[in-house]
Amino acid sequence: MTATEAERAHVSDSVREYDVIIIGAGAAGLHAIYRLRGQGLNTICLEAGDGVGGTWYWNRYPGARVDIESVEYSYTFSEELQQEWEWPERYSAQPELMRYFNHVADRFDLRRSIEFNSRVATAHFNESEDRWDVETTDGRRFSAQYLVMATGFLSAPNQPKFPGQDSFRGKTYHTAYWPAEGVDFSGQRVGIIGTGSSAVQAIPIIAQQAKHLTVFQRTPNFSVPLRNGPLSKEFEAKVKANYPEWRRMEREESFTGMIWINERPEGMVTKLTTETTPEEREAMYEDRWKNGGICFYNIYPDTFTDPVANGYLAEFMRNKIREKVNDPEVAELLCPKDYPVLTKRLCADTNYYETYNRDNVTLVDIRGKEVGLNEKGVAVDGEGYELDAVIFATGFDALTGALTRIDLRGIDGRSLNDHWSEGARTAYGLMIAGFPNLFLINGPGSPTPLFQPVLLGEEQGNWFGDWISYMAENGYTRIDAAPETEDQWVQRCTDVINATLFPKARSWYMGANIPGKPSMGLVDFGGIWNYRKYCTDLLPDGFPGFTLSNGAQQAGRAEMHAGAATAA
Ligand code: NA7
Repeated sequence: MTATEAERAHVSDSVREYDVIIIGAGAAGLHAIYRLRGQGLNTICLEAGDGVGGTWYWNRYPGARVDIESVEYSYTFSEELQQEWEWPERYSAQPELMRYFNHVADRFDLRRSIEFNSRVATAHFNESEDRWDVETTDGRRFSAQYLVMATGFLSAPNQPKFPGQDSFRGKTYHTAYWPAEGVDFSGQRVGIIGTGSSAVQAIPIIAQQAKHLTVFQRTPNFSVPLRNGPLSKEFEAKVKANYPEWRRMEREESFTGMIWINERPEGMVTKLTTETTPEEREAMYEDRWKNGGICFYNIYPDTFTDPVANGYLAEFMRNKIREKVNDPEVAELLCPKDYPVLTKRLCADTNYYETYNRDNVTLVDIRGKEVGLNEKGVAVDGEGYELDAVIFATGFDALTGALTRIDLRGIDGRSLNDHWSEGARTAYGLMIAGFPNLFLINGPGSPTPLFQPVLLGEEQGNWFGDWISYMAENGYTRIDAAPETEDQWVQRCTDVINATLFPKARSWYMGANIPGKPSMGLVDFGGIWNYRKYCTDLLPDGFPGFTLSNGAQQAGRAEMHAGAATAA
């Protein structure tokens, strides 16, 4: 036995027991610790990194910045925290977000419940105990009645293997695994593959530093100006004076969890494009363009369903690109033309399009072409680009990747990968049938990618806290979603998304950015108010469509409580 195996065996002798294991110490996991430990549950959080912050811990690439207003992309659970925290900018950069999450971890004494450097390898449901057995990659073992997956929806990087990649003599980087010490590209010929949000943020900054930057674009994205800047004291004071009401509006009256447009709170737009004059809708588009950021998601609702309505906005945005980019050929290459606007995640940038006016930046269209690496750089259909460094800004196996990369096994040892072989299936985005006592935060089938995730993560954490209390008070040890509840929820999400233009884009919302991944709507697009009602009603209605049981009855698998799903 090697030393490592001996150490592993020694560590593996003991299993540490908890009420709850939370996986992930990002925004959602930190709140889950606060909430679940706060109600007296013996809680541990296992985090792969050596610090808190999740997505923001890993994504340290140049220009990494949240594109939701920081007064909104922040916790609501503590009014004191909301009032006291001062955001220096409208949209926080990665280091500022890290300062915030570290502050929260310290202020609420969360670190003592987190075990860092703990990547979970396996999680198996122990049917005789109604508990989850969890093991980390280095062999530490844990057990808990409940397993909360706060694993993030953009946390499993997509790393396509390009032909010849290993022969490249220069350096390679992935935006989601950026070196903590940063990278100095001065004097270098740099290539970047991918033009999603990460690249759109990184490109203008790297272009200022590198000798030459070559951007390899497969699909152009729509991007709007972020218009970041210092957060004005007046705006901050106005928000803080009205936080409770405006947070209520975010939760209940907005489609996205975001309400700020040009420093005024705005409820959801309900008017249709077809009810507007050209002047009126241009004014609306310009208003949002002036605000900056991704507030375009609060727009005439038929923009998401009617190709003609969508086309007006798409053409507005293409014209903005044409205004910004000097070379008409480059401008046309940057204009998305074969999918509806908003159906791939809108990007928000600072000088992205303007960067293509620089002499040291080249855009290379790689769509439909053979892309590979060789020892000198990147080759596109045999044409070589000599480079010192290549950056992969190729995104994530979104929503499901962080879950399927763990060996998760439920009832009868069934693996999650088997269960999801034809696509991700959940009940309300909260549970997976046959995986009892496992709770998802910001999971597939929830509104998350189109709803402000810190806010929804808090709500879901709170629901699970209430459920666990209910279970304990009523002597239940197991909760599971009935298969038909899952069927109905999947059908509902599918029906809703199929009534929109989303399936027309190869996006991560549809699981279509990963080769071989089943393409389907991974998002509940049916309105946050409906979603919240379904989820908040579950407990008072006695968990229709779920099975609650306790260990004694479980031997005969009798069901103490089952009902028909009502969601769909
Ligand atoms: P995205 O938005 O998924 O972007 C990934 C980019 O990488 C996109 O342009 C892809 O082109 C491109 N890509 C991926 N695989 C390949 C291969 N094999 N060859 C060439 N190009 C490829 O990820 P980001 O990290 O930028 O942003 C993720 C989210 O973070 C974003 O949506 C915001 O919510 C924040 P494609 O479009 O697939 O043709």
